[in-house]
Amino acid sequence: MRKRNFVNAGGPVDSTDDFSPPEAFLEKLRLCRAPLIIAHIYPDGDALGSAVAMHHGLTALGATPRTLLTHRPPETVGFIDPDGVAEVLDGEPDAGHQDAFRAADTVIVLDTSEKERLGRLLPLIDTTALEVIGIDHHLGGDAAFFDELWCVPGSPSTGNLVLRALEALEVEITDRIALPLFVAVATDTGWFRFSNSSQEAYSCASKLVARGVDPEAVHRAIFESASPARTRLLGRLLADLRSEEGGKIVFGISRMADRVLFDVEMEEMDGFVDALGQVGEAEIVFLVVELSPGRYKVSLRSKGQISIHPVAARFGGGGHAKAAGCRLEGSEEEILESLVEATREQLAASDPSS
Ligand SMILES: [Mn+2]
Repeated sequence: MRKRNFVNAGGPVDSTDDFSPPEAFLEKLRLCRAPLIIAHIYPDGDALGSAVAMHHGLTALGATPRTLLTHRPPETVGFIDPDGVAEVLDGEPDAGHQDAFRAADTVIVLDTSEKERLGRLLPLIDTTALEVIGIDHHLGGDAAFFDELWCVPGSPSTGNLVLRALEALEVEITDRIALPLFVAVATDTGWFRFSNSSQEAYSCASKLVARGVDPEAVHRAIFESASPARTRLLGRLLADLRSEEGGKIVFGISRMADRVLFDVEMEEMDGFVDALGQVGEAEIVFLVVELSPGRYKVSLRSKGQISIHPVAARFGGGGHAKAAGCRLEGSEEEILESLVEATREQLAASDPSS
């Protein structure tokens, strides 16, 4: 029987001191006048929220930022950018985007420190003479790529780090900043329930609620606003759920044909992988999404003590100990087989009785 621990062994997992922004980093933020703010490909709530909050925060300090995303963020979090400060690149960067780089004095990368996660913007950033700084909380990034990188892998999200930076810069946390930051922390912690929901997450949330954020309204907007079509597609995924190792490994596959049949966009599938984790015995959960014929996006989650980061890393991906992802090419059968084998090995490696 699986033992459940309701108290973190060893007491609080984070000390507030670990989250103080480095002075050298703050200095760069203080000095920039025309920052170009970017985040990772397929931005999530944390990427968008961090970027929008940073945009408003630096504007309050007198800078003229520009925020550029490689892809459209999930529709469910679009409400955190009512002014539309985040511009979305539609296809390859054009002359306008090259001008944006020429006009900027600093590039600020949020919620990733991996070059590959910059997508179509990488060639522009790779060749720029501008200072590149970043705030992140992922494992194993390309630190050498940055002039100044503030990466805290133990941080629940990038959003709470942005809050800490803005506080240190004495920026007033208005509702245009508080709401996106709350969404950043809330989404990256699975609404304050994943293992990264540390004291830092709750303390950040507490400050933002004090600034007027209404958690019930935010929860409804993100998690209770699905279309009937998306809910049916999720039903299809759950109905075809598969399991291995007595239910310890649970996984599902979502095919292009299903999205077409149910008329659902990729962006609407946020949270599908977590729904698979409802199975009680599940320790490792993964979702395979067919992007195009032979190309798949894999999201991995761990519900227990097992780190699934090595599994993602083995296939060229990355992320965190409890939430990671990778991309694979091949036939559906091959991909599922190699993922089941890799997760099975990871399960065995972390089982002390084997
Ligand atoms: Mn994040």
